[in-house]
This record gives sequence, structure tokens and C-alpha cells, in this order.
Amino acid sequence: MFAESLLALSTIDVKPVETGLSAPTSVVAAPNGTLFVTEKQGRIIKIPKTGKPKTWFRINVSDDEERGLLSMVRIDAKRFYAAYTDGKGALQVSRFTKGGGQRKIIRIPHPQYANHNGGQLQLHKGLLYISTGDGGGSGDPFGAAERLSDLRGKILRIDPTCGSKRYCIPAANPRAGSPVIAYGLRNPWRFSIDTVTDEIWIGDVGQNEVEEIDRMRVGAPLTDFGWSCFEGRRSYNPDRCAGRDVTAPVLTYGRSEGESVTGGYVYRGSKVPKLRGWYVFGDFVSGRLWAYKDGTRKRIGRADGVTSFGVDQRGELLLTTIGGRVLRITK
Ligand SMILES: [Ca+2]
Repeated sequence: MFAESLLALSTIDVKPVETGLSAPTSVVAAPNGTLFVTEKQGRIIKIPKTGKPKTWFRINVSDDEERGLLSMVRIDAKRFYAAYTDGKGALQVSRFTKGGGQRKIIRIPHPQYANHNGGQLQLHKGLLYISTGDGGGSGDPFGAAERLSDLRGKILRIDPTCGSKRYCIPAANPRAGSPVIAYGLRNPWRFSIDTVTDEIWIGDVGQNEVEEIDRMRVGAPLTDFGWSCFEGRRSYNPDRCAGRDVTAPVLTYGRSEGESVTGGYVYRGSKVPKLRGWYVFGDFVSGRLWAYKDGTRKRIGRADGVTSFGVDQRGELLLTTIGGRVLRITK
């Protein structure tokens, strides 16, 4: 441990923004700096720049094991998209209007197991990107991640505003008529889109041995990240490899460093110059935080139970912890 901390070349500081939340799963910011935090049990908490946090919205969710309210993205002051697990365990993505109810966009059945729901949303150039888990259990019992007709174990891209339709498939998607832009994922719990390079960065939680970070261009051809043929770069299930052209992870780490990766963001803020252009991410179990750039990974700090990263209105990095904290990376 001691030697390792000496190798942490450049550490960062985290400062609490808020504490006492209930299992926060994501944080987003409004242009005025107000933060919105999703809680696993279905509440959205509004945290103004000054004053007390308040419950701003409630969504009925199932919240056993890994189920719950999983993330949101803002559209404007009253409207947002959220991903949550419904009463039957399906991953539901809907548009909500404060005071105006819910418009259901897409629902992905996931009835058997309560783990591996994915559930990250990102809005980029008017299109909605959605991560989905492989259906849960262990070892992808359904072979869902590799099967393109199954929407589990994927990154999806849809046009969520499409006349009277619930959604449309963007013409630029790699497969005509399919929302799938990436597959072969186990539980891409958190992913982000770096708008400077137009790249998608995915943290894909491993099975027994290997955590991984994957990366693809927004405009890439259909991309296969390998699960469950591979776990990270290791062979996992050779029966699931036939005919696949797998894109290897950008980086992997094993059980000596963590057990459940939480994907983050490429830092594009200004207050922490040493992190500019570095991809910052962490591990939910070990609490370690790292920064990665061009083949170099540095350990930069610690946050126990990190569930999610977010960016504020100035591009500064936030994170949430299962213990109820929102933290800000300050230097
Ligand atoms: Ca993989």
C-alpha cells in the first residue's frame, strides 16, 4: 500500500458538496450551477447553489439489488430523461416533465435477475445514448451481449423526439433499423461522451477477474467489446467467440486494485490543470480513483463507494458515493 501511494504521482482533492443523500446514482448540473442527484429509490434531489437540498421529483421504481433510478439527463428547467427499472424489472427510459408526467420512450425487458441493468443516459447532438446490462446473473446466461437482436449488453442510440413515434433510429446508426451501436458489454453501468474528441468512454464491470474501460468514436462502425467471449483481454467463454471481431479495452485492472469499475469523464474543466484531457474514473469497491491518458494510468485519490461521476456547468468534475455524498474534485 505504501509503495503504491508513492506511485500516485499527482493526487487530487475532493470536497463534499452535499452529504446525507440516500444511495445517489448520478449527478447532473443546470447552467446556473444547481445540481440534480438521482437516488436509487427513485427520488431526484435538487441542490441549489445556496440553500437546502429538496426532493424535486419522484419516480416509481423497483429498487431491489442493483435496480432503481439509475441516471438522468436534463433537457431544460422542467424536462429530463431518466433511466430506471420498472415494477417488472425492465429498464425503462422515459421523458419526464415536472408537473406534467411521463412519456415512455423505450423499455428493455430484464425480468430474471436484478443485477446488470446499465442505465446510463447521455444526450449528445439531440440523440439519446443508453447503456444496458447483459440481463444479469453470472456469465451472461442468456448470451444477450453478443446477440444483436437483444437490446441487453449494449450501447444504444436513438432519436427520442420523432413526431408521434416514441423514438426513431438515427440514419447514422451503424445498422439500419437498429438502435445498437456497441455490443459485447456486461454491465456498462457508467459511460460518457467526450465532446472534444467525439469519443464514448465506457466502464464495463467485470465478472470475476477483470475490470475494463472501453472507448469508441461516436461515429464508429458497429463495435463489439467482446463479452462474454472475453473478460477484459482474457478468454472467458470460448463458446461465445465464433465470428466476432472484438475491440480490445483501452485499459484493464484486476482484483488487487478493485472489483467494480465506475466509468467517468475526460476532464475538460479549468480548475485542475493537471487533469486536463485525462479520463478520470474509479472503482466502487476499492474506492480508488485514477486518471488515464495515452497509455498512462495514475492513481489520483480515493472515494469509497463511488457510484458515478458528473460534470458541473463549468466542466468541473463531481462524483457521488453510495454512502450519500456528492463530492467535487477541486485540485
Ligand atoms: Ca470487453
